[in-house]
Amino acid sequence: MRIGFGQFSKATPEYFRFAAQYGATDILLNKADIPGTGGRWELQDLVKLRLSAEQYGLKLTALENVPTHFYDEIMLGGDGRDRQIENMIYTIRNIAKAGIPIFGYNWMPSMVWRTTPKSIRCGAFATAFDYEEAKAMPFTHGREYFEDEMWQNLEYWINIITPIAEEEGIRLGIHPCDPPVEKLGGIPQLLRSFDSYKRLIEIVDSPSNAIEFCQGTFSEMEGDDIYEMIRYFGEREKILYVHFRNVSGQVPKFHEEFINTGYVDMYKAMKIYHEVGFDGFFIDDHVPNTYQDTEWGHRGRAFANGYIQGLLEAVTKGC
Ligand SMILES: [Mn+2]
Repeated sequence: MRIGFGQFSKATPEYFRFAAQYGATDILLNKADIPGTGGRWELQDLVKLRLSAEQYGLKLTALENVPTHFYDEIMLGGDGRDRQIENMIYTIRNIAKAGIPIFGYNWMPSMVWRTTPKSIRCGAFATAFDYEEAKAMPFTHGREYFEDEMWQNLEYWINIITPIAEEEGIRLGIHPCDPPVEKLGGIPQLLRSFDSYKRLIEIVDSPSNAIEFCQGTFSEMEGDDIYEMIRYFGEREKILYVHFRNVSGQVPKFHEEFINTGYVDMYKAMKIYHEVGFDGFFIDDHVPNTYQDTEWGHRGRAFANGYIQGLLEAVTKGC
């Protein structure tokens, strides 16, 4: 198990130096800031990204998310679906050829939703969500969409892309829909439960059909047991990497927390990753906004990441 930093989009020396100095081995870029002309990414730009991380002794292990307009019609079954699939195949082949072994994405045409932020310890701010407040949102994509059609769209895509990913030797994983509620803005939050993930991994049985395990979002899932889900998907080697963050509770209403003040026992969680033989990396994902921190959250991330390093040491030394 290893330590990563991520959730920035620009491959700058400042981020890489920060990550390397604070003890990371792995890097994840989110929606990498490279040209995306024609709705796809080019090999040379991806190779440059990898090399820029390697200059600091870091491994660019994963890219997370492409711009949503690269594949929104794949998710929604729009007229441009097949053209977008061709472009996504091109991009995923390029990510693999560039020597980046994991591509994580999501199945949310509108991205992550939150409502009014919450003041937590001594005025630190955390994102929060209240389903009652969010239900008032208008349709985001012109009409109401339904579970069945969204599952068909997902299955169509997984069946096409998985053999290509296998051929290229790249692993793909999907981040849960955050927040994991039934529907937002007229769009089903398809991947929102333990059961929905069991269904996803059964579409095609392949190491290339896997999970970007946002432990934070899995912890938000109503009525599901986070420890059981870590064990279940960990034992099946479906966890590509982990967003290791904590929350106050589950939907319909929750807020994000400091890594050690949420409802999840992070030591217990870490022990399970270790027990099932997980061999990927952890990042902090999101952190509360604290006094005079930067927009990306250097202070908050240094705290959370140091905490993760402590837990890793504890479980691997058998404390
Ligand atoms: Mn996440």
